[in-house]
Amino acid sequence: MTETGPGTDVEPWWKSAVVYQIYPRSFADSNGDGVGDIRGIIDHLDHLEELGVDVIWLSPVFRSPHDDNGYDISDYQDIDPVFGTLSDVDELIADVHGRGMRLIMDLVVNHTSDEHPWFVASRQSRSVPTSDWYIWRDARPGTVGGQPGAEPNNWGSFFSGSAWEWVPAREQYYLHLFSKKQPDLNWENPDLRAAVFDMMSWWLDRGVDGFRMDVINFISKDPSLPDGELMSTGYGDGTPSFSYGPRVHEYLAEMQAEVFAPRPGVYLTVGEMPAVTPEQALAFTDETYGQLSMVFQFEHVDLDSDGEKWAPRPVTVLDVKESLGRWQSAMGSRGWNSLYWNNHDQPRAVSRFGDDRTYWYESATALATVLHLHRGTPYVYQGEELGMTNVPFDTIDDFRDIESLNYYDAEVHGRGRAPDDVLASLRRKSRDNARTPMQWTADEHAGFTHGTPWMPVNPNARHINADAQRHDDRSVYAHYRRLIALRHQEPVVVDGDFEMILARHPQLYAFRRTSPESQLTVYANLSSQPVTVPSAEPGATLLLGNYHDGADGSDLRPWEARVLIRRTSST
Ligand code: TEU
Repeated sequence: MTETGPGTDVEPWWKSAVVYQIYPRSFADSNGDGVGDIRGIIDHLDHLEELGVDVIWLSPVFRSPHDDNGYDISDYQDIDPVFGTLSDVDELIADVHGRGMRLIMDLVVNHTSDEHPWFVASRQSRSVPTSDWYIWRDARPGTVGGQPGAEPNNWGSFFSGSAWEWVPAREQYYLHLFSKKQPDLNWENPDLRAAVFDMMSWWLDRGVDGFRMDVINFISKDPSLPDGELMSTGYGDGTPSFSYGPRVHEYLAEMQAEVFAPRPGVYLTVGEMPAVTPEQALAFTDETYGQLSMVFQFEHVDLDSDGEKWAPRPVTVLDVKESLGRWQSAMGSRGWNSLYWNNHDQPRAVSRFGDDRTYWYESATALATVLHLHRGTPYVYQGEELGMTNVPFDTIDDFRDIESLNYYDAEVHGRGRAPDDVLASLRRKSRDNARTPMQWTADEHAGFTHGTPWMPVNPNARHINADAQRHDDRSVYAHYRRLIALRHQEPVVVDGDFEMILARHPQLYAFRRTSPESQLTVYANLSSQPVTVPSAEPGATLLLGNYHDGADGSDLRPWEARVLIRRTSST
């Protein structure tokens, strides 16, 4: 019998894969209600097949009140009507498989919606079967429950305010690390774990090829739930008590044993892990004893924050190289990295790390070249392959995201900060930068919907869109296609060792990938000033570049990237 999962003799296909993330709400609307849906995805599979991606990661499409756009699930085994039906998903899976691609679902099991029947019962009484499936605590001794300061500890929620909500019926608080409509599940309870594992198996039986696991490192909390260090918001930072909790490896090992191990086949499991360190990530992904294929770490996307998400910090090329380079060494040949610049929670990379005006094409393609040729599995977030940018948000009414709206409210109304100041923070870091509709055409609403889109389209859709790029050999899209093809054609992209070169150079991002057959050298000028490459590469030929005049020589123009190959054997 074939065995499954990391740590066995079956080749992990996800090492040579490129994953494309779909945020269904904003991808394609087939029925004109202004919200993207599953049929819209089915209608656009050609786009993904042509791009050459191997796997689709579908952000949540389950039943949900949409307090956090589907990351608040009220039924894990049904599809929200706004997105379609279970049979639409079956059709999507079949169509994706028919095209030789795979599909992974989003597993959001650190919390449910407060409208999930488990919680609806749990909040009513202490004597129902799911009473202990959430994290309930009494008020602080000597205080009156429900009054300010009576919360069991000082933790703030990631979405502003306290992480605790008082429920009079139980005379207790429940913990919610995110919105108060997202109560945290109590993984200490074995019945809850069994229910989650059953649900996962049900989806695998339906044909999905793995899971992206939402904040999966948060599932184990230090049961004493101690106060955290005070943050600028006035709340405590609970992260040290749950970012690498005492039982997290045990829970994931149990999941591996219960869900994946009994099946023939290899699955992609990627754990989203805010605050994870390289050493911890290696422990999760080590090929002999790790429990997951790979994790999403946050270090490089937090470089432009000064401790707290909204506090700005300038980021340099050296910072990015130092961070990503350290992750490459830490995973080495035993662990495995995920590689991403973008997702539905992050501002657009070309605006953030590139130059979305003068060198828009050059910087979008240079950043892609660097990322895709690191060792690990690259992720492309919808629209990234078109160079979609941040959004010129005008007023708070342009925003939809609960994190952004709550932050604005807390800062402006709670702390009296100037609205323009808070808007400036939101324009820079809001998740809504990534959530405007996918730009398919230059038509009204970018071809996303024939109704009114749930969120306004970026005005630059008139010139940045799939229609304009798909048949243009010099487009961002064409460059992504070539990068993805390179991974499938050149084994060194998948297997090669990684070595940073010119590590102290302030503009150049340069590295080598080496395997017995060949050596790849990547030079990227991550700046708007020309730069001279100090070392020659004898015997190497240009495999890919983002300028189209076949230039050689040692000068790299603004945001120019070159990939050179030297074959070391006759194969
Ligand atoms: O995100 C987890 C997370 O910690 C952050 O990336 C979060 O988006 C926020 O910006 C912190 O400041 C995951 C999902 O990706 C996100 O969309 C959900 O809102 C969140 O979990 C809760 O499910």
